[in-house]
Amino acid sequence: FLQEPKTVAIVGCPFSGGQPKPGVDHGPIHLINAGLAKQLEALGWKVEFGGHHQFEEISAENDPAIGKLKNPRLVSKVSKAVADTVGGHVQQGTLALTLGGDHSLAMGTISGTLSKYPDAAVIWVDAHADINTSETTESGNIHGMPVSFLLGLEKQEESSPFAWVAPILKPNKIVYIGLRDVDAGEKKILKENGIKAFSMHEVDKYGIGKVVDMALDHVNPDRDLPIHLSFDVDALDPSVAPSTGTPVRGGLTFREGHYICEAIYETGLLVAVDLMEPELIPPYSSDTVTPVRGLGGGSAHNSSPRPYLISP
Ligand code: NNH
Ligand code: MN
Ligand code: MN
Ligand code: MN
Repeated sequence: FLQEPKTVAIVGCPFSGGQPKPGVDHGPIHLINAGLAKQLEALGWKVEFGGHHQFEEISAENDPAIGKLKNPRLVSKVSKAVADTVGGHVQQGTLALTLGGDHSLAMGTISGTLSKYPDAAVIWVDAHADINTSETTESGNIHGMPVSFLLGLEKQEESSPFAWVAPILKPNKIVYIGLRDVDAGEKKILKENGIKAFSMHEVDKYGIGKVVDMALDHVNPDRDLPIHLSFDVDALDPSVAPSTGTPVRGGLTFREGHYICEAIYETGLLVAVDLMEPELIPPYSSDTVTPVRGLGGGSAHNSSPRPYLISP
């Protein structure tokens, strides 16, 4: 599905409005400053990166909670813009690599992929299922909910900020790897909808090679559908990726995380990748990363404007 010469478009999304902690809005900046684009070029990719998405203030008064949902208009607006950007890259046959930012952005990235390929397979690598609805969410944080929006698990009124999200993801077209912290309401949703998940228990039991094969067999039995990989770094063990908002013990090893990406790339079907919820990248953060100001987050978070995406 990708055009030659193989080209990757980096979509930097320093956004944290889908959850309360500052930090993830610095993740993409640190990844770029640490040399990601050059590393991809060294792997033989043509890299498109025109800077991170631009942000603009939206005041908290203008974005009160809707039911339990926090920052709903902000999250919706950012995700919509990301959907258009990612959709454009996928349309062109360019690998869309979105750097989060919190995982609410996947509502946008996956919507973008599905706009071109409605039957694309989604592989969601995460400690969490991110499938809460506005009913089941205990936190009200939308980064714990994008999958339910994509599946259309709840009816969006026309007035809902999320009315733009086409509920076209089918429960048999998403598969999870790495789960180990799933809310009670989410377990019920997974069960009721027959959604396949390979938790850390299955990774231990079968090994990562078999798990990836089984995951692909489930969502992509004939190996002919485009694949969207949504990788939350909290899927990795905290000893590998400590810098994320919600680390959970007992996660993927460094090699297991890489193996998943390698094996999925080897299918030749990958069209989009999300790398979500990284914060700093120790031990490089203080020495080799140039601090960037003015994009919210960090210690200056309270005084910085809450960012939202205004243009691709
Ligand atoms: N399930 C919790 C919630 O709905 C936590 C989700 N946190 C994540 N997901 N980091 O990847 O808020
Ligand atoms: Mn997540
Ligand atoms: Mn997670
Ligand atoms: Mn997460």
